[in-house]
Amino acid sequence: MKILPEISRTLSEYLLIPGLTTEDCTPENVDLGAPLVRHRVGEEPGIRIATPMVSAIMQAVSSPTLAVALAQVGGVSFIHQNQQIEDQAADVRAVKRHKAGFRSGEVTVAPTTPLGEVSRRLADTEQGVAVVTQSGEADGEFLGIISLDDFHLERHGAFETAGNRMRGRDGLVTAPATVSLSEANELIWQHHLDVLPVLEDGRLASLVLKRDYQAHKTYHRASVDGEKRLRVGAGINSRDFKDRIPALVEAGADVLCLDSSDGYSVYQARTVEFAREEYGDDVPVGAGNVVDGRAFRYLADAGAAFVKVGIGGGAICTTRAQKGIGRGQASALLDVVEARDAYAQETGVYVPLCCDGGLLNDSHMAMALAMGADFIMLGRYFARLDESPSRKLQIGGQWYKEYWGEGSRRAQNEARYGQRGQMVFEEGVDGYVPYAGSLYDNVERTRAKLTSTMISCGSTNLRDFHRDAVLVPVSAESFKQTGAEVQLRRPTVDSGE
Ligand code: RVP
Repeated sequence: MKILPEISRTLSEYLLIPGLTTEDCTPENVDLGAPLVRHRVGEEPGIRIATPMVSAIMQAVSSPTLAVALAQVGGVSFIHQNQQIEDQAADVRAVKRHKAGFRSGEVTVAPTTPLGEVSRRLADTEQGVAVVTQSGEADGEFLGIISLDDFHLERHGAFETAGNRMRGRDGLVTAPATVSLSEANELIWQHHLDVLPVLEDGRLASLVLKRDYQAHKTYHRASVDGEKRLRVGAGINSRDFKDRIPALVEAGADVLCLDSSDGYSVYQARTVEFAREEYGDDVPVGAGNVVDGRAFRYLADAGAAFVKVGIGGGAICTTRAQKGIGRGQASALLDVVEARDAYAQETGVYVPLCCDGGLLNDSHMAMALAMGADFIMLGRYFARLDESPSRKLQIGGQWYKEYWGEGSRRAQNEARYGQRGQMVFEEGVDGYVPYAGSLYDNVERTRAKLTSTMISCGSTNLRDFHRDAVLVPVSAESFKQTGAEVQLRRPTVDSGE
């Protein structure tokens, strides 16, 4: 037995001391870009993300819809692995079908669908255009499109069918799947179109909308591959990896990540080695989670593309109470950062670190990045948003979204927790988080805060921030002071009765 001399500390036990802010430190000059995968020191990584945020490998978080929204603003999602291999591969394919500026996964109806239902489905999804296919399924034969401009329920009646009001394919300007975004926009402006269907083998591949023209400019940071398709990651486990990895690679996943609460194991090393033997550097596999330098070194030596840090800090996590394993996120991160930097010096290979779990507010993210994390993995943060797959519901006048841990009975993710067949005990809870709006608005706000912190510290990129940040542990007393809240009380009004 050995007891480490240093106490286990969390991210909220530190503050940053401002550095000199120069004229260069403007919001436009601040680059939050981060390497996602291992690379030689001084060289460019195979994948870099413009926003250092990735979404957690969780059922309640990383759906294709969220993955698209996050890739559009420069991050990456990891589609969860607690599902059948074919279903996970289908989720990956759904994201990869999105080329920046091209929409897919739109509302699809059959020619027999009543206008009342078309109208309701468009309103529910806040869309303006539905696609009409022979079968009514997204992969059915393309027949035409129908938008809110093509019918009026009072004039045409709710029981009239979509087929009678749609704009049929023969009268539409369409484009082949090889069309580039600038060619598509050219066609839109030339033919005064509001929508351009892109077809492949008689089926709809995607839509380009005129009203997205501005969005193409808005999503200038999007994470895209060489073919301008949005990037997406996928979780894997160390059990069925020989089947799951090839299926995910075939579906087009850009990066994979082992999903485990404790990643310091021969099983993880074997999984990473398998991917390296089969695909070399083409299929990067992140590993973890770890909380000390020894475990980092072990996984880096095995060839991990990045290493995830954090055990027991997640908002829905009860691992520390159930098993007694874990470490405060700050102590874990600082230990692993030291090992990462030593590894880079010794081998010339930089293995990025992902800080995962327990980041309760944006200042925790700033702290993790200052301490040396390259990017941040978030569960609760994304679960609160419109794009997460969980239900939104009202409780006592407040809107919430469901959020449950992968170690909860609801998730039944026994592969992640090393339990076999059936979960004997839980390591996570099933609850609700306050609803917080759209991913775009939230990520832009977080980016603005991180940028502002870096400006205060005199850094314009994350590498400089890692090198120059000055942190100070806070005493319990000053910690209390920081957390002091001003209570807004209405003065009591005497009714005079
Ligand atoms: P948070 O962002 O604090 O919600 O934490 C998310 C992280 O918590 C995940 O990326 C994962 O590492 C961990 N997790 C997921 N499920 C559970 C659990 O049920 N204990 N923990």
